[in-house]
Amino acid sequence: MKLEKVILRQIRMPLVHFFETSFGRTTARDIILVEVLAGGVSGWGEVTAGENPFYNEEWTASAWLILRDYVAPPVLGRNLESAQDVAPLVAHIRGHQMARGGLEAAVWDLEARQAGRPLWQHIGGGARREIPCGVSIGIQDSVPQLLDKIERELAEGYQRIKIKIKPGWDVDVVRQVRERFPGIKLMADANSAYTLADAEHLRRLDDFYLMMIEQPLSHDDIIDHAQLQSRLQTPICLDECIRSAHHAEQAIRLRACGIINIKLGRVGGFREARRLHDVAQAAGIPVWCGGMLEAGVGRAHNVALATLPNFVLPGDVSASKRYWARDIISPPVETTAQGTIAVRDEPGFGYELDHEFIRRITVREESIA
Ligand code: NPG
Repeated sequence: MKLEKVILRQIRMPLVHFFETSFGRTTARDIILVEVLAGGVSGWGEVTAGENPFYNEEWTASAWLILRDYVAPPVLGRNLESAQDVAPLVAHIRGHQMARGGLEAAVWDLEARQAGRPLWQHIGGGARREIPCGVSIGIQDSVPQLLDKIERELAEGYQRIKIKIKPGWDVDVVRQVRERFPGIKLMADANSAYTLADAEHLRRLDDFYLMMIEQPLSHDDIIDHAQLQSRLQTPICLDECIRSAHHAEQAIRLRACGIINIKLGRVGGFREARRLHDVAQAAGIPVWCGGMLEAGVGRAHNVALATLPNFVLPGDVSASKRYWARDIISPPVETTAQGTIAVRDEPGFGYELDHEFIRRITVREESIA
């Protein structure tokens, strides 16, 4: 396979409802779609960088430059034996996993389409025909609003609820959620809003039998998480600070977590995501698929990823309609009444692209050949 062209498109999509984390509120997304072309076939990927460098160091504008100037050039025109070859060609770039991962995932999609196979099969997944889904509910303006939202998501069938916490919106909120919903699978995500000095405060969350607390401490720390984990009963789930399979090995060795969230973009694509999956599986650490407010392409890639065997916990991959009035794929991603997403058998990521709609919301486009 030889890539003849890479097309970058930036699309702008308003969210149906704002999404707030400990680092800020998002009301609209600026998303880069990566199209790769070879032999008359196209593959598509989505860059999961946010609009600001607040989740990690990447954001839409930085990812565009990295893709154009550093990721596409070494891959274009090369004879690739398989999509596996892409990650090593861009491994010399420090950081910028989301930019790298957007193109890498597109090549996996391209190769699956060329082979006439669904992407989930092509990456070696297929452990399940339906992936279990949870929802992530951002910080709300009030606790009653949060409780209402949880009620509605449970009525939709979602299997677990994740709420966002930050100092001032944590123990008391979790207590009220637990009082109202004593039996649900519940977890809390702090997006790095605490320090080890908050350990005693975080220990109070042990009373609420959460499935896990996600990334309580710094985005680039593993050691403090290990110390915190030794003081908590609730398993810690690491997200931001695990950017490679090697980081996962280190975190597991230090007993810094009991669970790992895998995000395709955060680790630079399918090759590294699979390696990380295997490292965790060998150590008996369950994983689940995280979300980054993806449009349809990224969402469909996540569905494929979550069919690997060790994705045993419900992930943050949910229906398109929770985010978008209209998605860029057809049909949109939908959930069953049991809170699952059924895997599709069409070649590649399994959904049709809505080219007309994509054209309409494209604010920037550049071809690299
Ligand atoms: O359903 O896509 C989704 C959102 C899942 O909570 C979610 N993502 O830290 O995991 C996270 C969080 C996030 C949201 C991160 C927005 C960055 C921006």
